[in-house]
Amino acid sequence: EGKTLKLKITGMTCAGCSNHISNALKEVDGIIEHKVEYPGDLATIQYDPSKKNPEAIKKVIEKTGYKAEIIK
Ligand code: 9UX
Repeated sequence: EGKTLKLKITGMTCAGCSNHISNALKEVDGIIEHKVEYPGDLATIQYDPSKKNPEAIKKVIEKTGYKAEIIK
């Protein structure tokens, strides 16, 4: 059920920041499950590849104001 995507996040400075990202990811069709870790600076996302690709997911995160780099 879905594929896993991991991104390294840059710019989070408190736990509220991970919530900003999490709230954005919640609204995205095609994201099945997600976890944003602060501290740790890691986002782990389970997604449906027929609905979203990794670049689109990265853009969702960057729209919230943080930098995201696909690591896996
Ligand atoms: Mo914490 Mo993040 O006060 O934008 S929520 S810095």
